Amino acid sequence: MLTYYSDRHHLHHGKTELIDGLMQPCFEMPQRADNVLARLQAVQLGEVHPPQAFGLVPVLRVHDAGFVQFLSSAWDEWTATGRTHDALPLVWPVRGLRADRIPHDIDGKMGYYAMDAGVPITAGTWTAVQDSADVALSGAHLLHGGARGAFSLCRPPGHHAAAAFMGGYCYLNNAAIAAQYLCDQGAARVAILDVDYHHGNGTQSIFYRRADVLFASIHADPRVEYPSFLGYADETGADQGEGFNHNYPLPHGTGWDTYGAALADAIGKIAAFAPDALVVSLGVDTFEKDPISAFKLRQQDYLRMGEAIGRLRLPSLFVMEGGYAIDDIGINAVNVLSGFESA
Ligand code: SS9
Ligand code: ZN
Repeated sequence: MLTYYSDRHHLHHGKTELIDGLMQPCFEMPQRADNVLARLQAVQLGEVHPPQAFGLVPVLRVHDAGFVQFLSSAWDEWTATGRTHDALPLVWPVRGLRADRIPHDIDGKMGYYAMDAGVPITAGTWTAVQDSADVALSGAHLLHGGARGAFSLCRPPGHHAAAAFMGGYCYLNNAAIAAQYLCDQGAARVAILDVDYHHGNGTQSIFYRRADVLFASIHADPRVEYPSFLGYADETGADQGEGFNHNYPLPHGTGWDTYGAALADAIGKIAAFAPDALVVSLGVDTFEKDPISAFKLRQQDYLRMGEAIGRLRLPSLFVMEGGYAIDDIGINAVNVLSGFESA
């Protein structure tokens, strides 16, 4: 399987995020992608190519133009105020405050365009974010050309980013941009399977009213886990999209028995949808040793996950999302890809 990867992800290296009531070193760090790349090369999964540059047109098919403009200029606007450290948001337009007024100052804009304080903007963030989207688009382009599978080793991740906000380490929604690109290239239907530990709130919201993109997500129950405010089982789609959104919220402590059953059900829904292509939001923070998560998947379970996905016999694009157990992220992510290839 061919992998797309840009080493410019190193340009995005936030220092701290707000977690557990403290400013702590970011769990989302460059070493994550470096370790996945090292594992790919160790097992000789296939060639690794740099992405092609697609520009902003395919990004703007998914994201709000004002939001993209904000991302592109946020660091300059932040440093123009005299600050030289990472930018983070501080105030959000929750219920009762106005969401129809975009503040002019960068602190107001950061809150307007963010869902949480886990999205530091640094000097190189915008470059890394654009490359991450290009990595996803390059994989989608390969699928369009007839490949059975491709791996987009995206960093930063994307599935928490919605049309007009960032959050949860995510800035642009790489998987959504790839899925929309496949639609724009002529796919009648595209399915997205999100196996990250956290609900893919951004991806769900982008396609919630559409019947041509099915979204299925297996994740920790939002009643007790981030992102807390989306990902419930009763979110089934709206308008024309009714019936094309499937959430599988699972309890803390979930191991392969429960996870595998949910995966089989989601895969059945995808098979019935008969898409032209599948995009997998591949987070491996479901791992038993993940430092911010509470599922119990083991290394070998990721082989089974890949096999189950492979048995769908669909052209499949794997887009890297979360996974914070640095020592095992490479083994776990590449196990999914190996399982897929062996199916
Ligand atoms: C967990 C705090 C989670 C954000 C996590 C984003 C994961 C992206 N106690 N903070 S895959
Ligand atoms: Zn996650």
